[in-house]
Amino acid sequence: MSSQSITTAFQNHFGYAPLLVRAPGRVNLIGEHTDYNGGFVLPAAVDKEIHFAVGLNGSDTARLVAQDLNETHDFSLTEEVKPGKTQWANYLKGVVAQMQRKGLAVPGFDCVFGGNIPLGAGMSSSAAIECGLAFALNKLLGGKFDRLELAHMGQAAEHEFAGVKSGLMDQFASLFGRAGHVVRLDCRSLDYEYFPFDTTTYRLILCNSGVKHALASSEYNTRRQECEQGVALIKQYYPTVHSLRDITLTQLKEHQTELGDVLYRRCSYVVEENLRVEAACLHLLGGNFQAFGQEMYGSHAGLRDKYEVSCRELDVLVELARPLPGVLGARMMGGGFGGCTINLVETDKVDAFVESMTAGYQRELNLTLETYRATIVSGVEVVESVEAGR
Ligand code: GAF
Repeated sequence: MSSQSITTAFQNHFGYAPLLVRAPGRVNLIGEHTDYNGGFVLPAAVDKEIHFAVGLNGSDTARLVAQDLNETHDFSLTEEVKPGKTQWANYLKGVVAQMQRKGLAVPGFDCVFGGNIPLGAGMSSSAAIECGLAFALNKLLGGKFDRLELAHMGQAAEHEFAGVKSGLMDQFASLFGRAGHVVRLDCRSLDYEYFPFDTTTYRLILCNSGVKHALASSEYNTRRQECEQGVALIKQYYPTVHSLRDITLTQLKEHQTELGDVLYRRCSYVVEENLRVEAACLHLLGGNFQAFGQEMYGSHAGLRDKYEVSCRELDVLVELARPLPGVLGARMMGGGFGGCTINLVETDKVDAFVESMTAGYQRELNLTLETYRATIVSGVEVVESVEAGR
């Protein structure tokens, strides 16, 4: 769905010119399940995007059109917006509710959206939907909020309207992405730093397992709770501790018996993953992509064995990639239980890689593989200056 077809659909539905916004999905090179633990992540916005056409309609009703689903949904803005039965609309309503809560009287608006972020692939289509509408409405309503506030609103929408207690990474990546760069976000201080990622020598290739296990959201929330339980226990001995980011492996080890097997594995994964992100950034700065790739493999092993959010399909994809020529690293990406692996591959080996992976996935699991060659793009922005409103 291109921005042109979204504009045309908007014109056909509503008969006036909208504001056009694009909101990208994201990849994450390393730093998984660290964001809600105050840790580090290393995402980038990529060229799988949702396009929005939005305009103020002079009424007190929001009229939504999900172009890809060919569905519409209207809701009233005269009262506090609440989640409803239409799942896709909840991501948008969640953002409106956050704006209302911040004291903004959101007036009637029209919104048509659609895009090409594969659903359930762990590329954050939901964050792109939240951030795209938040950005567009904010623009139309005078720009009261900055990008960080918009990211927090998207995250709150995810918590309250989708029931997933996610961290900030996905919304941050969609809003703060920079073309040709990855961004390291410190989720404790919210400091961030861009690192150039030159794709002439190496490419990021996503392999979509095509599976999304039903447990994904509930297990995600369980992992978060387990980390919080671990922190609560350690805090009794070290009162200044607020999150797993403040805890060392030595401290965890001291209290291993009290934590018990499961909490110890969950917590030690997170502490180790933070160390891996820091090491990976140094490798990136030093141009040592071999070493960077090793950190990716380490991340996958931790997610599989200690955090237990991988699944057979993802493990098979990582093991299929490992011996192939030109592959420096591979790991599952995102929340887990399905979705994509991210692979760091020498540019001139990409075609052969895609061919081997596709054949291997078919052979091993009798499943069809989709692959994407990710290009790193800038974050949410206005596409064209079409005058909005009537
Ligand atoms: C999902 C969440 F939305 C993110 O906040 C993050 O926790 C990720 O899973 C795992 O790293 O994408």
